[in-house]
Amino acid sequence: ATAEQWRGRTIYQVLTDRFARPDNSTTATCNTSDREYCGGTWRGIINQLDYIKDMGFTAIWTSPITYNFPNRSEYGDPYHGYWQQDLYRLNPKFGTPDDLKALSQAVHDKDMYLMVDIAPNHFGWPGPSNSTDYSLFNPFNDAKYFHSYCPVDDYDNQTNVEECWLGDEKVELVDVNTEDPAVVEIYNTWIEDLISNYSIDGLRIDTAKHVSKSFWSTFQSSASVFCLAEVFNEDVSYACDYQNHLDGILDFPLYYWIIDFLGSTSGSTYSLVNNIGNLRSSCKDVSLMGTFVENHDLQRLAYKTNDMALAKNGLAFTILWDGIPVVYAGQEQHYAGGDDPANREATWLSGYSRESELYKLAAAVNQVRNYASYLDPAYLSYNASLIYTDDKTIAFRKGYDENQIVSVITNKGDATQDWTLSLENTGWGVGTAVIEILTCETTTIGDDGNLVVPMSSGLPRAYFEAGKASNGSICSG
Ligand code: ABC
Repeated sequence: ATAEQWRGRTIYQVLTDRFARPDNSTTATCNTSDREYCGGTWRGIINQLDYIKDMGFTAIWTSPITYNFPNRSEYGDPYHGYWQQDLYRLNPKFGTPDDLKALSQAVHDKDMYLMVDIAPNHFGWPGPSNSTDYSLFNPFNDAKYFHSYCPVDDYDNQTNVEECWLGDEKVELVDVNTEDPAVVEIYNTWIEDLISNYSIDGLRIDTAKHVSKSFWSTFQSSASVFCLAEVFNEDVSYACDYQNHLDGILDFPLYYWIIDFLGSTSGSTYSLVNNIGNLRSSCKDVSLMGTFVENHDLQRLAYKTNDMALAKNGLAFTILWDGIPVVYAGQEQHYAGGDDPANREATWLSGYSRESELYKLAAAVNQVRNYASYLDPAYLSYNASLIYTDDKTIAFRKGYDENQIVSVITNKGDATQDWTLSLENTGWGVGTAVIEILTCETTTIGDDGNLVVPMSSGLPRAYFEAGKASNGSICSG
């Protein structure tokens, strides 16, 4: 699928090993600190697709699918899939080629898209650099296909970042020489074949900033599906430049501003409010950026704060703000893991509860986003306009007249007192009936043209025109 087709999607990120087992177990132990395979597979995902779909997500992103080294390293097993050894085999821990095809088919049968993670930057080696046995790598079975060893240790030096090796002596990420034309050709053919063999709709590009931009330009055209790149950097101009080479990038700058705001009840809206203009003018298309507050490399939001109201605001913001929302499995269950590997909890241990407050919130908010963008696809490229800001609260409007969603996000937390906000510039005229989709309460725009928002327990709010909401079965229970 193209970037255009992905714009309206919302993505649920799973680590294949940690999301669902083929035996549908909800009790199988998975101690994250053991860094072992816990038994999740592609067949397991198939069995739980309704859990994802019923939460309103229209795409999944899975772990890398290629064969990883079979050994146990000092950092444990490659259960996350980022330590590949063979491009042309699949990771048998996740299933067979037929299983992956079945996943793709099952996803498509539910009108969802399949995004897989790929990591062309490196091959994995469970030991120090000087012990690397290149003959085990396929197809790059010789040192000549790789950069010679030097550690990535100077992030201010882009040559060091691109040509040296990530990892360390416990697990080296042996850095492929992606400037070599032979390598480029192999990768471009590989990705074309992979996409057609498994009917893949999109790619999450690992370690994008560790590979040259010129490599990505040709790779993007060979792939010919939407590519969403990981550029792990807070700097706007640094990150945005990658969008001149790949369709989309995960919005790390925004991530840091959201955490400044919603990471604690003493946070501030300042970074978001003051930097958003720069992001919009620097990046090619913010509607193709991945908006997230959690992933498998970062401390979960609930690790930073156990305030449920902040978790709700973080999740609502992710889905209601600009960009393609990306929610990491477990976020909807208020999982609270800290740094890798603690943030890679097995989703099955939640019992896939659909009664959790965050599951229900994600479902409600995804529903209104999906509906607004169905009624008017231009909703997606309408940059949210801040209609109210103070240090702890923002309100924004997204979408053109009669199809806008007006949201309020705050970091006051669940212990805060009730208060009332009166919002101008919602775009709704006097007398318009609007519904708040999380409480399902209807209200009418007052004679002064304002939307009066009762704020309670630090919860987020999201309004949509009431008549349209009922046409879309929003708040229909
Ligand atoms: C293993 C162990 C860990 C152990 C680690 C040393 O080694 O499992 O417990 O702590 C995979 C596995 C990991 C594994 C690694 C290394 O491989 O998942 O478990 O860690 O073997 C991607 C993936 C990630 C994956 C890889 C490698 C890459 O999402 O899951 O890891 O395929 C860098 C890379 C980025 C990478 C990330 C983990 O590391 O650029 O691609 N993610 C700075 C740097 C960033 C750097 C980041 C984290 O630190 O600039 O480049 O990301 O190390 C902001 C700045 C940022 C700055 C942050 C900290 O502050 O703007 O630039 O980021 O203000």
